Amino acid sequence: MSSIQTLRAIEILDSRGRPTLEVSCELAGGACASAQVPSGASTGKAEAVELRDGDASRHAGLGCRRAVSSVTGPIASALCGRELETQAAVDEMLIAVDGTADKSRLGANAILGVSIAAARAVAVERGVPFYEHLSEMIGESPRALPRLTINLFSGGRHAGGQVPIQDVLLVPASATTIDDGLAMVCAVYKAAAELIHSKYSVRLLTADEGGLAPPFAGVEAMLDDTVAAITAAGLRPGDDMGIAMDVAASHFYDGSRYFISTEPSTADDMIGQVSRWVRDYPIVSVEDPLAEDDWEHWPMIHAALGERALTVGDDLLCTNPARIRRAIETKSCNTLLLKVNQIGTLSEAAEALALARAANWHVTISARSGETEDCWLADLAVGWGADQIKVGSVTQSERLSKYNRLLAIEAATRLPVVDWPRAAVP
Ligand code: 2PG
Ligand code: MG
Repeated sequence: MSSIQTLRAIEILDSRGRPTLEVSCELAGGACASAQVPSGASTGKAEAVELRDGDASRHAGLGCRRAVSSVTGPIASALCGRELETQAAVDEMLIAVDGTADKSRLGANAILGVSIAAARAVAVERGVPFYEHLSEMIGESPRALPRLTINLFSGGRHAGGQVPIQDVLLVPASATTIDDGLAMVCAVYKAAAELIHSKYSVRLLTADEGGLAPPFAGVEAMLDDTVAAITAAGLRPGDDMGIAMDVAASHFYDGSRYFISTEPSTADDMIGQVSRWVRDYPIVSVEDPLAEDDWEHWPMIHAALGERALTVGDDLLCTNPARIRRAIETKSCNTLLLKVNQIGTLSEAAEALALARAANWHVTISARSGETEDCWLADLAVGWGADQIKVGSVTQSERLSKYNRLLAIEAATRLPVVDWPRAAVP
């Protein structure tokens, strides 16, 4: 790659109306690209830290002007004009300039924006699609498109907590193309919207990621309505359309008890409860069924779910290689939820991916609840061979930009959607 000539950044707004960044990178050879940075609401404690202004008089302290200054100040000084041959060299330099373990000095949001904008600029310079460049970065070539996992119903931190768990998602299991998968999910979403409207007599409020969020009586009601909507759309629950859940249990855990129903639950109660859901509904994947610090019980819930459903670590892992190593050693889960902004650079996320792959885990590449109209996540999921992609619902443009990019990649490459289920994982 030719050296980075100019780095620019501006503060923009994400899908929740909160500030984030757009970073532009121009290479000495003239190639130029930009990247917009996502942001979470149900963040894990081990996530790399976003830099926010803390000025209560502006955007409730969430402004990103300091992060913009990180890009145009110390990061630009360190990177511009220097010979950096690879993405790894760019990212190592970013990590070194920041100098903290959690990227809190310059901000993980600033660092991620530069990491992705630089990678994109190199793809532009090389004249290859971004997914192809990302694939070569990890020594592979794109072979398949990810299986869709799409939000239908939401609760927890994404919907004001009317039900404790965060998301129920649809997995179009029988779809062999992105195109068909999206059509199937849209049919179920429409059926669900009609069902909700007649059943709960409420206006169709949607959550951060576009999931429907009526006042469910509890988790079972959420799951029953999911099955009903799948059936109402003329599809077979399980065979055509599986269900995935993001329990996001860290967010109703007080250090020893889970507040998922009227009475507090123990970890053993949670394991029993989640196992019953998986037994009673066509659930193929359960994310964060326990809290991020409850390492003691994760191996038990993973063993309880066995091969019936994927055990997915999001807050547990935080795309952090050290935590992934620990989860592999303790057999705590078998699927990495990969969010690049949890760790802060593409290279570190690639290390997380390599660890998960070496353990024969599944990998879901995920967006955040605070998203932008940028679509790089779709390229990442294809380039890095994700088994699943999780972007949110089918209604908001910050979500649709990723689905529409997947459709464009599908049309251009004719790649198949990854087999489902792929070979069993330990
Ligand atoms: C999650 C994500 C995406 P957030 O928990 O998996 O749904 O949410 O970006 O709020 O962490
Ligand atoms: Mg999650």
